[in-house]
Amino acid sequence: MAQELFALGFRHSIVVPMTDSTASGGPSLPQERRLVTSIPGPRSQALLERRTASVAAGVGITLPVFVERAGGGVIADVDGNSLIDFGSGIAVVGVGNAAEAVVARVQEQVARFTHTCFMVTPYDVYVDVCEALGRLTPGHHEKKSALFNSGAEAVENAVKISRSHTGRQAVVVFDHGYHGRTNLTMALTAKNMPYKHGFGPFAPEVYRVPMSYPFHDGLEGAAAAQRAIDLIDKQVGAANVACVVIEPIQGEGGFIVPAPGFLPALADWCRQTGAVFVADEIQTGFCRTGDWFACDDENVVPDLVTTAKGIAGGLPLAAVTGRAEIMDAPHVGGLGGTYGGNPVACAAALGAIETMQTHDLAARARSIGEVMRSRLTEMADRHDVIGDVRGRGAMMAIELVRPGTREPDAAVTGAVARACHAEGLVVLTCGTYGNVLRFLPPLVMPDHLLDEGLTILDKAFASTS
Ligand code: PLZ
Repeated sequence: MAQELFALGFRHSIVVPMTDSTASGGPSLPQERRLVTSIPGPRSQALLERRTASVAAGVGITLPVFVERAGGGVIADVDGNSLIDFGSGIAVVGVGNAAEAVVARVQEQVARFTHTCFMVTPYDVYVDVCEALGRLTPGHHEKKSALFNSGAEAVENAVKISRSHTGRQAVVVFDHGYHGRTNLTMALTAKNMPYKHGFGPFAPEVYRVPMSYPFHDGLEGAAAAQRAIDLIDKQVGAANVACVVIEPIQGEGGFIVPAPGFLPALADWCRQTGAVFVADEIQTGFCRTGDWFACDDENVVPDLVTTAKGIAGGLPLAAVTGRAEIMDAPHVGGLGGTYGGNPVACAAALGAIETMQTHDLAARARSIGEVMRSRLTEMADRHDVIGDVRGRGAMMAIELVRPGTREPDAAVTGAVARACHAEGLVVLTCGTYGNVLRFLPPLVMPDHLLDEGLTILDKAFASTS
């Protein structure tokens, strides 16, 4: 372990054993649900009024409780309520909010220097993060990385790198895919509302093919891959494809887990045709699915991997990591940005990775997944609106349908989510049809909160039916 930590660029040993307080993200934030007002409470409502007056309406809010503190598996609001967090800020704080090692490293770094711009005068923590990414991402080939600020920026750069490497232009993406809100990534994203509506024109040379969606298409992975490949061959032409960009488990699109064999077949096709296989692991990465990366499940080795979210325990950082010869294709100076790989965000990433390693959060994600799957499956037996239970590790979801059909029921999905919120459980919805409830607890969530959160969910079904 000492060697591993040294490899992460540790200046001082700041590793502490996991105790109840470190597991819960801080000694003074009790790991309990506590409701002292209605949700949202009066202080949150007052802040919401100010927010409505001064923040652009286009920035939506899922649950308008204003946060005072957050740690481990809870979010404490300005009214003194404490909510159970099944969202992790959209799959970001896997290590828990304000994780001890993240806080310690950020504090140290912020006092040393906050920014020089890596492209002007470089610094060690950027290199430390790239080394860690090279070790942790799938495959044992020589790898290089470049760091950015957001997931969308990482995906854009993966496309730039793929085009530069192949000399081709076409980008293949999938139904229900989500890759961001910038112009190119809006084009890659499938869903119109709310992400794209009225924001076009979008970037050209983007082609969308069907995803493997077992609940709806009933296809084996190989057959679903062949369906996609046939379309690429006929409508795009293999020789034109710069890259295939895919989320190994789709996030915003509905936590869609492709049938086994789908991803390996696509990766094989890319290998045969010279297209770059890009795994967008921005939502699935960093132990969320019970492995370091979701591709590990079927031993798929992507050419490039995009990461963000869970990488840095809440600070904005993103990366493209991949085969050295592909990563080195763009000319010197062709990649970058003022803040990409900001030193404070890099320090946070080192703290987050340290936390995942020392506390084996991949194993913790698997055990959270087992609890969630068995409770959700049991709920599905009793609540006939639950059409499908799916996911992997601590990335689980239920798809809600009109009983006895596969027709989406977004109305009941929204009602269940609101009932959970009112009881102090933060849950998120997703899905092309808005009919998927997704569960992304911090991986450090204590068992009793996980259990209580699932019980609230169960009761929410009873209260809405
Ligand atoms: N790729 C797979 O999940 C971000 C979006 C929230 P950014 N998903 C959350 C919202 O409504 O904006 C995401 C993702 C995958 C790319 C992204 C984009 O990452 O850091 O939000 O740019």
